Amino acid sequence: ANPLKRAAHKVAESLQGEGGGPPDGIPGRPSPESPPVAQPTEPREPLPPKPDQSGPDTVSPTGQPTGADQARVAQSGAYLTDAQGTRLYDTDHSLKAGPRGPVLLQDHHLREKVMHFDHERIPERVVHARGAGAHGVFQSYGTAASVTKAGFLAADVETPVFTRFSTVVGSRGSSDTVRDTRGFATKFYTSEGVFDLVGNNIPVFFIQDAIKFPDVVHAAKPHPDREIPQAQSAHDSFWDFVSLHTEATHHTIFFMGDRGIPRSYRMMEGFGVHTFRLVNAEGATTLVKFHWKPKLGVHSLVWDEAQLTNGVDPDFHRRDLADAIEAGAYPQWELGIQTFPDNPEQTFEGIDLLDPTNLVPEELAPVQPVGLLTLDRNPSNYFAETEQIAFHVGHLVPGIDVTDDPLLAGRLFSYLDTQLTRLGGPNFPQLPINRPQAPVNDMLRDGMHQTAVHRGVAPYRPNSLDGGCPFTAGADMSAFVEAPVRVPEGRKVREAPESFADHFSQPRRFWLSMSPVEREHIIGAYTFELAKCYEQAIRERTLQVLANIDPELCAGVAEGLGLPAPAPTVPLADVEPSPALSQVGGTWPLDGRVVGIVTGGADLEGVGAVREAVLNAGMVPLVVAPTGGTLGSGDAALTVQRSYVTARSVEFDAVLLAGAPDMGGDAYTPRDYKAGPAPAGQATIDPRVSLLVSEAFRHGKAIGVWAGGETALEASGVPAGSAGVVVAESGTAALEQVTQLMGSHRVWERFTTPRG
Ligand code: HDD
Repeated sequence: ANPLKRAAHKVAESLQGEGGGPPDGIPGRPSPESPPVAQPTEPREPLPPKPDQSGPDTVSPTGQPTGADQARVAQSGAYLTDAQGTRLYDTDHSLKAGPRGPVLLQDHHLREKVMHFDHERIPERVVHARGAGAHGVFQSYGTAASVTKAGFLAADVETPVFTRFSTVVGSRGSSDTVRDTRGFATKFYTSEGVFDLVGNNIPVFFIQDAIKFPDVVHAAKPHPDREIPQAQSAHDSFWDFVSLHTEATHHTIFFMGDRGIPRSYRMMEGFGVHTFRLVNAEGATTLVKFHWKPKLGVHSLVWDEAQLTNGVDPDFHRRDLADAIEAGAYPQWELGIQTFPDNPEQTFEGIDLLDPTNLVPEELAPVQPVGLLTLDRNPSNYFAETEQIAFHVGHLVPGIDVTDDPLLAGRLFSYLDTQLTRLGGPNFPQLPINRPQAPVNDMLRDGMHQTAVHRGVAPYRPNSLDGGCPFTAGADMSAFVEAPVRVPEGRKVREAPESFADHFSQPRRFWLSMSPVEREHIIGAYTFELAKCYEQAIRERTLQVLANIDPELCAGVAEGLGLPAPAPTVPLADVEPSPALSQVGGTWPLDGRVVGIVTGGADLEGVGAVREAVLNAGMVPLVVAPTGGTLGSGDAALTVQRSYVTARSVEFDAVLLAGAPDMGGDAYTPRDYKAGPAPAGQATIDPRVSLLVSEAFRHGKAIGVWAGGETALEASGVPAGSAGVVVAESGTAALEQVTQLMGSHRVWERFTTPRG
């Protein structure tokens, strides 16, 4: 049997159990069968971790397995202790002079408990503060072995990994579905040391030189006076900066495009952005760019949906990743490389490879797959793992080296600095999630939070007291040796090379590579963002930037803003489109997609059958009904996962509707939704259902109805015969057609526009 199907069944069962899955959101309404949950009076085993969860494999700071040692200090056992291991008899009351008397200064337990609580927070990341991560494994194909000696890229090597995805601008508590770039950082615990690939879901960057990083981040972050807006680029200081600093144009058009609002972390590409240098066993070098290609394809939300999701489920991406892993729908990406000869100019087909605002079209340099990443374990503790993981572009292994990209050079300094502040000292590599799984034998000593008990008396070289240990290894013994590349001669200057001056031809290529619907989205995004700015001059300056990319783009945005479209001030670049940059087209697997099955009580048998069929297709069915609890009885009883109160269209990739759930009459009066009676002659469908259906329609989602559901379509304003709307004899027949439609992610025909 298909393991994915088995896993999907498993998660569906967990969604049914009390407290086992997403709640149905109706407080105080326990299911009739569930026994009351009492507080235990005797110690008993805590709930075991979920099967998909486990902590990082524990190795000591010097790389040795910790085993029993770890168990001794882990949080375990039935009885509460203080931090020193002394058992406590009460932790609910302060020590007082009589029950109504003053609290005594000698209450050392109160002091310890509150002191520790007061220090629970650490500084959030200055950028990429909000993230979600998972453990996994990287399986190398061995196809990169001719260009790199990196051990983890040799044939048939499996390497444990942890990947953290993030937004860039928002703070730790902000929302997942904002328009932003996404981080895609992977730590490979290789046998030759840790390798970090710290990339984004956009292949280019805002700036060409790291010295500008504080500028771009200050401009994008909330305004310093009122600290608004949160997690948004739609404000004056961001557009002020990017319209003046035109090297940001390429990155900006990318995230004004659909990649700025991914459907899921599982459906994003990742890019190393910079050009790296690989070194093989013979010492020959090759320049490369790293790519992550998701098996599920690259897919996005639509803007209206993303905005709704901000409120309905700010944890949308985090939840999606964890639920998919729990369901066994393990997300996978292929790691690929584009390779370029390591020529003295560091260019390929006229493209400067040291300029991180450039990409190399895949049509010119195909992405060659070198291995497969599978994320298959959720973290067991968010803080210990996802929050404390510390990435650094300088975590390199033999066979992978840096180039002279000035952005990369600055990053090599920045990442260690930030960990010092964030994690409180130089020993952060000893935190379990950061520990290498290769033996560590360094001469770094002491410092805050040192947990290693080092042996020996001579942490210096040369020495004789420790027998001369540790010795240095040579390149033939897996030592990291910098590639001895020739350094160009020159004078010290604070200047960029001339080749960095073209800021418009690559953005133009991006624009020309987009399908009509993607172009409309880009025009809509620029229009929205600029309309949110207060300063007219900023809008006008940005229109000038857009005119230099493409007149149609500029005219579209200008029209929305009610401003004249300026003429270009540079000749429009004569570039070929790169079809690989477009997300529209193709058919994609549906693993872990969510199907809402809405019923007001009609055809419960059909609902049960369609639920089963969704599971068998490796997707997640969520049954939506007027209230929580169960539908039907006996063997055919169905658990309701979402009531009309908690269900919202944005959670579903497709909606199936059994019948036309009416207002419910006396049976159920919506408490939070005062809809007046339907206008004469119109169906009296529950307004929350018609909202759900109309939103799903507006967002280009496939919709299937049976058992008289046409009435609901009509009442939801969905024109009869619309593209991607299926009316079928039975639920399973509707699902069959809906599944076909879902393969292309959305019903793109619905987005036709005046320009499209
Ligand atoms: Fe950065 C975090 C990606 C340029 C300075 N960056 C950070 C993370 C990602 C990236 C994915 C989050 C890692 C995690 O999940 O913990 N950054 C990039 C990419 C860049 C880039 C793809 C350009 C190609 N970054 C960049 C520059 C600088 C920084 C030029 C500074 C000069 N980045 C940082 C940082 C962060 C960071 C301040 C914040 C938290 C952290 O490092 O650990 O040091």
